[in-house]
Amino acid sequence: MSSSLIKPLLIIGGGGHASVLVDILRAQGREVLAVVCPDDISMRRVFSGIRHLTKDDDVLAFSPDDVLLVNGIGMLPASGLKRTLNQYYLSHHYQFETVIAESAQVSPFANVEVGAQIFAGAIVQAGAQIGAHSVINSGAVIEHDCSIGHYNHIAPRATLCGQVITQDDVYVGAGATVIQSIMLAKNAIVGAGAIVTKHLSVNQICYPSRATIKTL
Ligand code: JB2
Repeated sequence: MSSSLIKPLLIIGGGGHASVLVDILRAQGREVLAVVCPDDISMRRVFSGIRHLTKDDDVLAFSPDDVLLVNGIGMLPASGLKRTLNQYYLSHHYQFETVIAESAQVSPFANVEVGAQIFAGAIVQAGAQIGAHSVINSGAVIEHDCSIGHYNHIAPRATLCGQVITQDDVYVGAGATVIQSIMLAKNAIVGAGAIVTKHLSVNQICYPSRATIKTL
């Protein structure tokens, strides 16, 4: 076991995404020293007993040699907050932990880069690459030989079939399917439930077909 695995953790952000991370980390017996966010966290039971720091500068009281950070800000489309905060902390020489839930299935022949977060029930198959600081959310499937860029968010139950390539800052919404060998360029967004059969260029959005709602 590398020494980094046993360092205590500071969680950046204290909302829904952070609560899932802390749940995973508590189950793994990791020591969480503090949750760092400007807002009240008392309504989330999963944070009980954990110190609450309200300013990002409060982290500077901890030596970068003694702690690892977990960025608990969820990445919604076109939101740069997670990356901005990471850059602030990286400039102060802090490092980020990689978080993989116990029930995630990650092939030993996949490569998961630093700071990635893989949630419960997700599947990452042989030959896949998960880029730094990307989120593979609950139940998402990353099939063989996919290459996921940095700061992607693959939302719950999205499926990327084999050899899909995504560049940085790509968002794939919940339940979407991307067929094999598709390329999603930087900042591309796939709406929840969409089925993607063509490459997306930089900043392109694939909307799902609209549900028809009628009254009986
Ligand atoms: O500058 C900041 C800052 N600004 C907001 N520094 C730090 N350290 N924390 C900051 N925050 C904190 O981010 C807020 O105080 C809050 O605790 C958190 C955002 O929480 P929220 O629940 O609004 O969003 P989320 O990022 O945890 O989850 C979103 O993304 C997930 C992927 C939600 O939309 C979820 O539904 C989604 N699953």
